[in-house]
Amino acid sequence: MKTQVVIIGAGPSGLLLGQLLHNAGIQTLILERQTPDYVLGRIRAGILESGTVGLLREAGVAKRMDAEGLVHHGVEFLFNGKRIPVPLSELTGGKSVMVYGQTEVTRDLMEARQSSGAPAIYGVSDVRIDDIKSDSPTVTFTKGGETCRVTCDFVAGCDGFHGVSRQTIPREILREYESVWPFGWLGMLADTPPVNSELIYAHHERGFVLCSQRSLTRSRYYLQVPLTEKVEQWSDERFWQELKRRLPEDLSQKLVTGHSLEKSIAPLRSYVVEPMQYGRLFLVGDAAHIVPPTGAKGLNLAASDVNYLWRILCQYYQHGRADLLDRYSQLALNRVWKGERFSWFMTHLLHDFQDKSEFDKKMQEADRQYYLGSRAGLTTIAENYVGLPYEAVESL
Ligand code: FAS
Ligand code: PHB
Repeated sequence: MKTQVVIIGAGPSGLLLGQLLHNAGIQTLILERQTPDYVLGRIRAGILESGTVGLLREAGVAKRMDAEGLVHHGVEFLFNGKRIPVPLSELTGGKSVMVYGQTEVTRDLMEARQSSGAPAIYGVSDVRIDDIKSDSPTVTFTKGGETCRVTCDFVAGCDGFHGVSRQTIPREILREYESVWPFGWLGMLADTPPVNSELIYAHHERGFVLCSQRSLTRSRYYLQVPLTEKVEQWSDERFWQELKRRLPEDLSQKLVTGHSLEKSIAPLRSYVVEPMQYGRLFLVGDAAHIVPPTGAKGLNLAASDVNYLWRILCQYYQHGRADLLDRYSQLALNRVWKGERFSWFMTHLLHDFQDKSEFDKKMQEADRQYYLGSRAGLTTIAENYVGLPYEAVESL
C-alpha cells in the first residue's frame, strides 16, 4: 500500500489534518487503534479559540458548530466573593470563543472523513514507524490478524500522549520539559441548565471551580481535588454539595443539580517535547505537548499544530517548498510555549496550593488583584484566552 501522508490517530488532530489535506488533494491514510464509539466517548474540551473555529470552517466541517455552538464574548472570574467580568470581544477587537464540545468536533470530523471516502482504519494494533530518516518512511500495523505495510512521504503522529510516534524518535534527540501539578480536576457532565450564561473560573480556599457548559441545557463543572481522591468516592450528591460550598450564595441558589452523565478525575500536567519533528515524522497535538485545562488550550494547541503542518505540506506538494518542511517544529513550538505559559499562569492564579509559603500565597493574591483588577491585566488574559494569532506560513 502507498500513500502520501499516513496519519496515526483519529482524535481531533488526526481527523482535522486528514480533512484539510484531503480537501487539498493530498492522499492520506488515518490509522486509529480504538473504535469510533470509544473515541467519541472521551469527554474532554469544550472551548474553541477563534483560530480553531476558523480552521474548522476552512475544513468545511463547521455547519453544525455554527448552528449549535454558542459564541461567547466574555468569561467571568470569581475570587474573594467578587465576580469579575472579562469582556473578551471588547478587549480583543471583536474576537470571541465558541462553546462546542470536543466530542461534537470529533463527530463532525468523523462524518466528514466518512463522506470523503478517504481511508480511516479503526481497531488497528502494533503500529510501527520505520525509515523516518529516509524520504519514504514505512508504517506497519495489524488489522484483523493481518499485518499491513504502507510506504508514504510523511507520517503525522497525531496519536496523543501515550501514542507510538514520540517513542519512535531516538531518546537522545528529544528534550522533554515537564511539570506535574499537585492536584487533579474532578469533572461532571449533567443535563442541567448552566448556572451562568458565561463560563466562571473561580478561586476558593477549598479549591478551584470551573462552571462551564456544552449547550443551554447541558453543564460541565470541575472541582480541584487532591490527587489522592478517587471518583468512586464522589457521589453526585457530594459533588453538588461541594460545588455549592465553593460558589457565592447568589450562584449556589441558582444551581440546578441533576444526575451525572459522566464523572471523572483528570490529573494535571504541563509537558512539551522538542523538537516536534524528526526526519519525515511530525508530532502533532498531545503527542508533543500537554497543558492543564485551566486555559482551555489543549484541543486548541492541537489545532494550532494542524494549521502549521497542513499549510507546510500544501506548500510542499503544490509549490515544491521543501525548505518549509524543517520549519514546522519551531513554528508550532513558538505558539505551543505561549499556550503552555498561559495555561501555567491560569493554573497558578486560581488554584489552592497547600504547600505554598505564606509569602507565595500573598504573591498569588497580589497576582489576582493585579491581573483581574486592571485593564492591562484583563487584556492579557483576554487575548490569550481567545487565542493568539497564527504566524503566516505562505509568506515565509
Ligand atoms: P487525542 O489523545 O485526542 O487523540 C489521539 C488518538 O490517537 C486517540 O484516539 C488514540 O486512541 C489514538 N492512538 C494512540 N496511540 C495509537 C497507536 N499506537 N496507533 C493508532 N492510534 C493510536 N483540552 C481542552 O482544551 N480543554 C479541556 O477541558 C480538556 N480536558 C481534558 C480532559 C482529559 C481527561 C484529557 C486526557 C485531555 C483533556 N484535554 C482538554 C486535552 C485534550 O482535549 C487534547 O488536547 C486533545 O484530545 C488533543 O487531541 P489529539 O492530539 O488528537 O490527541
Ligand atoms: C470544558 O468545558 O470542558 C472546559 C472549559 C474551559 C476550560 C477547561 C474545560 O478551561
